[in-house]
Amino acid sequence: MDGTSFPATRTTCPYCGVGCGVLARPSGPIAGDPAHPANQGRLCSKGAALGETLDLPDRQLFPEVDGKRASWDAALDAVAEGFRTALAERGPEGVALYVSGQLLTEDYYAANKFAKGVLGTANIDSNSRLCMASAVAAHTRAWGEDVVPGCYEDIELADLVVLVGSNLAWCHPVLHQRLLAARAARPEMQIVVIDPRRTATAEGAELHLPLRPGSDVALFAALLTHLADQGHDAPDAAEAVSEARRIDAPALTGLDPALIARFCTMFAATERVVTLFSMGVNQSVAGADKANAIINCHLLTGRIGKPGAAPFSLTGQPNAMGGREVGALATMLAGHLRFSEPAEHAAVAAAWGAPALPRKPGMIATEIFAALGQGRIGALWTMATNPAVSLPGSAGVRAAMERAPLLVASDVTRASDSMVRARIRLPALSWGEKSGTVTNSERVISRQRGFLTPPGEARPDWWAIAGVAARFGRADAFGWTGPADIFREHAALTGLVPEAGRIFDISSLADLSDAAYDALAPLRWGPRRYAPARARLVPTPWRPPANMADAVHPVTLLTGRLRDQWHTMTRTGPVPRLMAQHPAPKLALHPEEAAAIGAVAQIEGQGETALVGVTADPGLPHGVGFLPMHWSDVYAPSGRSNPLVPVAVDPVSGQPELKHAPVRVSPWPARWFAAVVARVRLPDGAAPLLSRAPLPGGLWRHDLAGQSDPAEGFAALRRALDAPGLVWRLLAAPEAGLFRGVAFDAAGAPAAWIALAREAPGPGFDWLAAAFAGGPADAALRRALLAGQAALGPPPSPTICACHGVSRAAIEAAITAGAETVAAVGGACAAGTGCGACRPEIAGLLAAPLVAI
Ligand SMILES: Nc1nc2c(c(=O)[nH]1)N[C@H]1C(S)=C(S)[C@@H](COP(=O)(O)OP(=O)(O)OC[C@H]3O[C@@H](n4cnc5c(=O)[nH]c(N)nc54)[C@H](O)[C@@H]3O)O[C@H]1N2
Ligand SMILES: Nc1nc2c(c(=O)[nH]1)N[C@H]1C(S)=C(S)[C@@H](COP(=O)(O)OP(=O)(O)OC[C@H]3O[C@@H](n4cnc5c(=O)[nH]c(N)nc54)[C@H](O)[C@@H]3O)O[C@H]1N2
Ligand code: SF4
Ligand SMILES: [Mo]
Repeated sequence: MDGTSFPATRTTCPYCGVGCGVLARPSGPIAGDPAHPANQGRLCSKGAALGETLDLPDRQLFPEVDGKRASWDAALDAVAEGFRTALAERGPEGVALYVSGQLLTEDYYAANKFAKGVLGTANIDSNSRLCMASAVAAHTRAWGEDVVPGCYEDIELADLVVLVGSNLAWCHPVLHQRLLAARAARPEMQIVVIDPRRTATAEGAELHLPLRPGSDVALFAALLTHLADQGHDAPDAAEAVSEARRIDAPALTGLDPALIARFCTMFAATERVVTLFSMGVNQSVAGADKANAIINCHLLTGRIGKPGAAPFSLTGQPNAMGGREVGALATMLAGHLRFSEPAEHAAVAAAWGAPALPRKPGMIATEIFAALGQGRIGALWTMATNPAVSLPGSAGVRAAMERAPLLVASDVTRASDSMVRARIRLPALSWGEKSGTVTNSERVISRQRGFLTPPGEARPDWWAIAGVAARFGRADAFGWTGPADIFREHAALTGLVPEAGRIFDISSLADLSDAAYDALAPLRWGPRRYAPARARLVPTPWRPPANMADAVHPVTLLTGRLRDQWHTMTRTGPVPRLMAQHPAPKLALHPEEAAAIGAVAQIEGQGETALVGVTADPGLPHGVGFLPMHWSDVYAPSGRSNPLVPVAVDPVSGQPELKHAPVRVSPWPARWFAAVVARVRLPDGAAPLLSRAPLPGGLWRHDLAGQSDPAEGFAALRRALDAPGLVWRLLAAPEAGLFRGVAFDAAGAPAAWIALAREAPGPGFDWLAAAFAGGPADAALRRALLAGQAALGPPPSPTICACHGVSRAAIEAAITAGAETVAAVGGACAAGTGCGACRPEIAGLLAAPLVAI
């Protein structure tokens, strides 16, 4: 039966905070939901590939205790026992939960209630601490509550859109598409990008300000000063303005004063301005100040809460906002209710029947793992996050996880660097199976609905939490029969102490019936546009970044995201189509520096070393590198970013400075490079530089490099791939450092292929994947495999459009054939007609002079 004959389920994309509506079928195509307000039918490459992630390899299918399969009963007994022991020995300070913006609101609520209401600890923090904490702090400082004042439509209505530390084209692609469509309809609309790198987002902008990493407060101080000089004024503005006047923006940002002046003039001249900000702002020791410096400029000019005018914090994860709503952070109590207000504390304690409800904030993410390393935490439960990869100072995090008396981890996959370190592993529901709600960047609550039968013994996170709470004697307070029960309870809680006048109050949903919850259409809380009645400008004095380059570590290493990968790659890594654009981690450097370093770079920082390939990026200034945050031990053991990133947090928000790290970059002279395609994954020790990427048909491609003698390197690879029954055909020119080997199985089908040489090979892996897929090889194919002719011939043409799998060569062919615009290229070869994230790259190809051939 073809999948389209199933009725489609209306649900929400599990990736970014845009929160696109999706129409899903168990085995059929995934489509954008035309009725959803966030995307109106659009999807990006990750959303469009969701259908390929429904059957993830390496699912955690049943609970495990100490490496052995256990029943749910036994596993939950062990969790309860471990937490009881830790509480008895160390008190509520000695236990913790570390959760995630990838939980549904209902799971998030359950985790918060369990930690604060049952364990009596405020040590529950979320990976949102790494992501949204600075924006939360800034909103709260400016208008007393964490409310994003705008909506997506404002981006389309603005005449000027300023993007600060946001690579919208890659990280919020559907919003980027909406932005570019609006500008196409109203060409007078202008886009400014503020980012040390010239990103894909900057390609389409009228103005790019490549400021020094960490210097945003200085740039917005110049803007505030300019606006004040233009006569803009507001109550409470004096102190912030005089603080801003003390800051020397050109010196601190390194920007040409004329460029700063141009930006200030554009901003001052435009009533309808939306300033979108993201991780280049939040992930800084001055993150809250950066956000308030932006907000100050909007408050001074009154450009907030009006059509086309707002400071707008973009959320990263699908439910970053939901976590803020339930208050599952160490610095919040529950809902938007506060530790500091006795009436609010008493109301929550009464609602939960929790006399021991903590009265003050607990440990934040980095503190939890520091305490774990120091032996001060006896039991930690992590849920929907991979801290061994994503926290800064990850070498220390790993050591702490390994010495934890009890580490419980809930995830959908077994194959994460964190899951392998857990003593108790619990199988959670994945997207398509779980059911509940999420809230996106513009405060719209949408349903995620299950449409697949969960595999094995996977269960909802809330169910596992409720099971442990029951073992603490609190079955009464956790007796939910489904997510609708939890949602109603959460909604009711937001209506407590109404005299506090909070914007976030969804208590009218507290009596939603099960049927109404099931049918819930996307719904926004609070007003569409919020113009705070009582807002204040927060003075933001200059503070330099903590992670500064110095003589020993002279390069500033930026970290961030790639278009087709999601975080630690547990869900996007297994999809060959999403791996095609960047199959291995690469350090991007200014072209002159890349040429000086060569093919492989050794990066040192924090006493740790990474080894990665090098790529030239003319969009980077001298002395600044960019390394993606995505790779883990699963895909590239030597290519992880976060061992290099020091732990330094914003004193206001507690958010770590993840965006830049001081490092030393040196050439790593490889004596050989190898490409390996095989049915198996090469083990970690196969070579000092190793990355793995899936190819279609269950194959693995590997990129490797070594400093040993090439013959020894080749022999080691052969040994690693050898298996009983394989027959090897070998070809070698040792004096030229060239080795090739193909292994055939008993049926004569290729099983492994090695090409090792002194230069980095550029093999055509598509050709190889097809050769492996064809079963027993005939004589001609055997010869071709061994000769590697087609494989080592012309370098492969990179995929530019991931949605339609269009290569650069195909786009160039369309341009040569006469396509003169991005739209014409799309008409000729479909490139750029999916999510549109590759349109800036297509525009770049159109602008490039054609080389005569
Ligand atoms: N493809 C993809 N999309 C995603 C995700 C993903 O993993 N993959 N994750 C989601 C999540 S959780 C998040 S939080 C968002 C993140 O979305 P973004 O914040 O847009 O993405 P990043 O690449 O982390 O960082 C954005 C930019 O900040 C710049 N930057 C670094 N330092 C500074 C600085 O000091 N000042 C300024 N102005 N800029 C600086 C970097 O060069 C980078 O281009 O993306 C979401 N969407
Ligand atoms: N250097 C550097 N480091 C960074 C960043 C950066 O820009 N630079 N960005 C930071 C940011 S903004 C973020 S958000 C973090 C993200 O970092 P992480 O949260 O560690 O990254 P993920 O890979 O998304 O991990 C989520 C895990 O949850 C699992 N999962 C998904 N859904 C569920 C569910 O419903 N239940 C359960 N139990 N498990 C589930 C997935 O399989 C996956 O293994 O990384 C941060 N780290
Ligand atoms: S922009 Fe892409 S990743 Fe983000 S919610 Fe929409 S489809 Fe998903
Ligand atoms: Mo994030």
